[in-house]
Amino acid sequence: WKPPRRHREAEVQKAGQLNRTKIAEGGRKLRKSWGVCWVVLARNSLVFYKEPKGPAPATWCPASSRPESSVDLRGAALDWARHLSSKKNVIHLRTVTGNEFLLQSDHEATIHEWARAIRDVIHRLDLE
Ligand code: I3S
Repeated sequence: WKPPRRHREAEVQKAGQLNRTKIAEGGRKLRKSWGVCWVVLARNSLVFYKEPKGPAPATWCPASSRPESSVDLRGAALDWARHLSSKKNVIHLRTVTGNEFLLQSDHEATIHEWARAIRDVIHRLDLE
C-alpha cells in the first residue's frame, strides 16, 4: 500500500487495520461501539478511515477516501487497557482534549507494534 501524498508529506510511521471504539468525547463517557477501522499514524496525529462498505477491501486503500477523523497526539497518553475491555490486546489512547479511544488487534505482535509506534510519536512531540 502506498500512502496518499498528504500522508507521505505527513511522514507516515505506520498504517493498517485495527478494531476501534471511542469511549469518551471531551471527557464525557460514550457508549462503546467497536468497529473495524483503517488507521494511519502520521507525524503528529493518528488518522482514522472508515472501512469501505461491501467487498473489495483487497484493492481499497485510504488514498481513495476522506479521513473520518483524526487525533492530535501532542500531550496524549497511551496505556494498556487492562480494565477497560474484556478483549485481548487493547490499548487506550487519551488526548489532551479528553477524547479517548480503544484500539485492538487479534494479533498480539500487531498491537505491540502500534503501541510502540504511537508512544514514539507522543514522546517525540513531548520533546519538541
Ligand atoms: O465496557 P462494556 O460496557 O462492558 O463494553 C461492552 C459493551 O459496550 C457492549 O455493547 P452493548 O452494551 O451495547 O451490548 C459491546 O458489544 C462490548 O464489545 C463491550 O465490551 P468489550 O469488553 O468488548 O470492550
